[in-house]
Amino acid sequence: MEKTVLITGATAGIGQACAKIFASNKYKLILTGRRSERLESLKNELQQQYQVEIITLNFDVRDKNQVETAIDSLPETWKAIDILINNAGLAAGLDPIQSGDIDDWERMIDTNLKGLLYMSRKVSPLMTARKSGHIINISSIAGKEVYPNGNVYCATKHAVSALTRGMRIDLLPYGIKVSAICPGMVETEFSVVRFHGDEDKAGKVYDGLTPLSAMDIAETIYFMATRPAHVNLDDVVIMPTAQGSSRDTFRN
Ligand code: NDP
Ligand code: 8X3
Repeated sequence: MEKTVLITGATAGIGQACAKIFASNKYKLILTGRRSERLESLKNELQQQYQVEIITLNFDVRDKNQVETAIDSLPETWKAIDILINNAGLAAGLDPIQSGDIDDWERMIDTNLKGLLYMSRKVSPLMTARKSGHIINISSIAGKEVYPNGNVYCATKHAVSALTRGMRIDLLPYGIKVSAICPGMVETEFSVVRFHGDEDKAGKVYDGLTPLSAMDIAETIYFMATRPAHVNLDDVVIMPTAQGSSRDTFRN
């Protein structure tokens, strides 16, 4: 039987690449994000290319009522979600703690942490009822290490890593897999968002090295999602060859 994957933040970057790889492998897709035009054009592109069934849900993961309404709106057969990819997230700003922008902090906490919780709270009962499912959380190398001015972003990703372990234990009796993937630098819209639209500043993050691509991460997530039933990849760290830690890079 075809499997169903729900991907948050499918309008760009890693989420969009996940949509492509799961579509190419004939999964049924539930694609979510705030930018509805992008969701619709991705849906049309993937349906044409791969003849797969796709539902788009246009909502903000920070709003728990929107999360609940969106998942409740799914037809009953689509509620049998096999894989939840908690991907929607962002960094906003790169400032020391004493001058950080509190609005940036709230955006990161509300999206990366509370959004992931709202999604997991709503989808995990659908999985426990079926005693089946896999939740894959997108953490970061920032969930393992802290770096200068990364303070709140790193805190949200440390929380994602802690929650992944907690969810794994809670869902153990139901045979539900829970995994985290922790990437280093991936060139997506991430840095443009972090620097509030400053494309020059964003481009400099990747100067002189080859970062990971969104598809590198999607391929790894697909591998994690397709291991045999008795195998769970709990925690996967993936870095560009030119990045040895959050703070160590080799640039030409
Ligand atoms: P992008 O900015 O390219 O994509 C982010 C996605 O998240 C978009 O689809 C966006 O959709 C969605 N999103 C953001 N805020 C919300 C929201 N409030 N509600 C719903 N959707 C939202 O970044 P990446 O693909 O790089 O990031 C994906 C994940 O990977 C994030 O969790 C990030 O922290 C993590 N990560 C990224 C790394 C990198 O170097 N790029 C490295 C390690 C981890 P829309 O705006 O349409 O709502
Ligand atoms: C994104 C990677 O190194 O900017 O999570 O934290 S990093």
